[in-house]
Amino acid sequence: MKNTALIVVDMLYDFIDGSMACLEADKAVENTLQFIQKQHPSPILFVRDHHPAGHCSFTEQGGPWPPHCVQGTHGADIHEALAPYADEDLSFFKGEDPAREQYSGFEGQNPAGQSLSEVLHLLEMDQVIICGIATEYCVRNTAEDLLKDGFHVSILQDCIAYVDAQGHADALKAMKEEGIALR
Ligand code: VGL
Ligand code: ZN
Repeated sequence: MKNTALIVVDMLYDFIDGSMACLEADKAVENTLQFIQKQHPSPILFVRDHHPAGHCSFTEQGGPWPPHCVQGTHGADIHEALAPYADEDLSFFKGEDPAREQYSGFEGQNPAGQSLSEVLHLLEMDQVIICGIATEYCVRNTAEDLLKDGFHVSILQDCIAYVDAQGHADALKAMKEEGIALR
């Protein structure tokens, strides 16, 4: 897996067993852990939804989602099975602006202020493998932005969780048609 990075998207407690618990999330976490232990991908980058309280995407503010992944709460933490693989410099936080929804990991920044694309290019990666939550939102948006940025993109089908089964199936079909590999 030369020049191939693994990108783990939003495997955070609120999407696993919290306010936005997604379908197949436990299985996705378990399979991701197995993939990491068997394949030893390097580097591993983490995308993290990281909202301030009162974010515009929350229902009380007129948005579509219950409050989730609020900064400093357990719901915003990476699942404990995967947390040991997360490096601060390779963690990209998104959704921090109270007034903007950000589904794509592309819009996130690491603590040094670098973007996902910047770091992938610095590390001379040309391929990315993506897993995480949710297929229809953050996984899809991140995968499409990486494809547009010139990376070969594949998705681990057993390592993704979703809000809605039909939405998940439709998103996979659309991504495949766009040239994203399903593996
Ligand atoms: C996401 C809904 C709200 C995602 C984030 O990461 O897929 N979905 N916030
Ligand atoms: Zn969010």
